[in-house]
Amino acid sequence: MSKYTVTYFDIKGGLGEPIRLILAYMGKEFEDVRIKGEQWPELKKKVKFGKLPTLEIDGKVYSQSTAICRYLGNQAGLNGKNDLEKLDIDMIVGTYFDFSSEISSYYHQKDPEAKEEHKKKILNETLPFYFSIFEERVKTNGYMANKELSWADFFLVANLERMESVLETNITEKYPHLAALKDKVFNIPKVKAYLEKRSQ
Ligand SMILES: N[C@@H](CCC(=O)N[C@@H](CS)C(=O)NCC(=O)O)C(=O)O
Repeated sequence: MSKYTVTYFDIKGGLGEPIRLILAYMGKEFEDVRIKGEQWPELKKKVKFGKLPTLEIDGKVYSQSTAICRYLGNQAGLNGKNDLEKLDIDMIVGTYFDFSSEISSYYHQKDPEAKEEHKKKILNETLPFYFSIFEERVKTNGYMANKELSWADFFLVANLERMESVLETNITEKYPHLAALKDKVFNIPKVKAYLEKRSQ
């Protein structure tokens, strides 16, 4: 049996969380290493690609959240049934990254006034643009991609949690189909059991 260690920041949601959720869904035990902000500068020197999350599998460390989720998705039957279904999954996750790159520049903005202006633009334009796409897909298909559960669903709902805390806004109340998807994923019994004991 393989030994897994997920290393990520001690935050709610974010890029490390879909890895934890998928491992829980697969019924895999994993060590859940949560890094506090003050530990990061030292640790960063040792993390080969300089960023978290990482997933260690039997002593070998892997980086890049989407590569890891896709790998686990292949193992778990969560990566589509053919190449076109895989394309659909990658397309929607890539679209999420288009959205999150703007949130990242907002998050790292130092000037308070510029930051406030940027937040307004995000809430009025960027977020509605991308989340209407996500909402429409769930409304039509029941899931993010292909009419069935995939790693894209884990990816989106976990990162949605992070976006809500970064933007200090309740996104799901405006997007009922996304809210329902989040409930559906979070109520899968093994996922629910993980969430009940996850660090707050
Ligand atoms: N493309 C990478 C991005 C990883 C990333 O940006 N991680 C952030 C946290 S969400 C990080 O490690 N930030 C600390 C730093 O860059 O020093 C992935 O998807 O895993």
